[in-house]
Amino acid sequence: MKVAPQTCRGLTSPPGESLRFFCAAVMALNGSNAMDEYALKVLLEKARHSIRDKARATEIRQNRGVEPGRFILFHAAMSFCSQKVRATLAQKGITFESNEMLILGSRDPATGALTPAENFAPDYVRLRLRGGSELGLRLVEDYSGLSSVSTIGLDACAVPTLVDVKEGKVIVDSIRICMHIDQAVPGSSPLVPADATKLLMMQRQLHAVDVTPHPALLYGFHPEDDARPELLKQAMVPVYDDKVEALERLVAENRDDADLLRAYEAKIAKEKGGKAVRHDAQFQHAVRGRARETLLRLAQDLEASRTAWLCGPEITLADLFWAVSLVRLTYLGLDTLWRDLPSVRNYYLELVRLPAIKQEVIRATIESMPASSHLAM
Ligand SMILES: N[C@@H](CCC(=O)N[C@@H](CS)C(=O)NCC(=O)O)C(=O)O
Repeated sequence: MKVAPQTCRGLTSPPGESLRFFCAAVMALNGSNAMDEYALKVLLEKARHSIRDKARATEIRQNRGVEPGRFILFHAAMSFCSQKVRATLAQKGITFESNEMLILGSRDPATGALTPAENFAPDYVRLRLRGGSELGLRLVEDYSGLSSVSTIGLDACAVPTLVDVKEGKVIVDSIRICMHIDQAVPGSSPLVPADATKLLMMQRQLHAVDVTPHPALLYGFHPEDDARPELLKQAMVPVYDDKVEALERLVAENRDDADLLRAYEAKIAKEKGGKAVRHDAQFQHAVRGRARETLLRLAQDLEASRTAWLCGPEITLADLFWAVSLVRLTYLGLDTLWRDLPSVRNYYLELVRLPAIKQEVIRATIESMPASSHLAM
């Protein structure tokens, strides 16, 4: 395993000198692998401390599952990309360490003081940057309403992030994470088809979900037809200003760390872009149109498929990802987008029966987001 340059750079910040000296000594004695392993442990331990409430950190979930001790997940209950990963882990019965983050800032009602989202914390962002740089991903600055890493680049201040302790890897991007989990634990209910044609079909579906403009649908105010829960709408009013305020404070506090600065500045640009279009009627119509087109293609694919699931007789990641996407749309009151598409309606009814979807997507949404009259257990 190669030592990533930012691993060494990270060591110039706390714990600083003694750790640098220790790593240099380990490197001299054992070669770079030991240093990398140790540096990853340090990064991880510090990232865990980004979570303010210790009850949400290092919780072992599915503890009767396979591969205990191997996977560490940083995620959020309400995050639809985290839901894809948790549904995959649940479907495969894999034990993991959960580090659950609050991805929205909050204000003290008395003083108005802002507590930033935990996913902005420097040590968590450092961990995520390491995952991004291993893949050579560029940072996203432009707001598109999407969160697809392969299309727009990496948001270094987002969830989910997975650490595979056995392979010493930090993995970002829910598609890459879920593909990695499936190949790392092939024995338990494979979710990626071995057959090349089916694999291509599945990848096309993962991409379709990935480029559905979910962030824009969650944060944006549709001019005529905004069926989102009232409390959610209210929560979305200050959200961009709060993010930018928190990030600007982090920029001021971390001027000596060039990697962090780049990550925060890119994120500020992206969030300002989101604020600029959240009430833009043309943008909101385009986003809705794009979601509808994706669903029309899904309907065609479901009608063409003669098998129990979308890409064959066995369930695949495509089905789990679609489940997350359709549950989120339902929560937002956007099941109207497929009300006239019986194949999608029936598919949704099958998907919401899966225990992994019930637990990690529906229940997690209901418990972590403002109540929605559109979604029930
Ligand atoms: N497609 C990306 C999505 C990353 C992303 O945008 N995550 C959202 C939650 S689904 C997030 O962390 N939002 C909080 C924020 O951007 O401040 C992935 O799978 O990693």
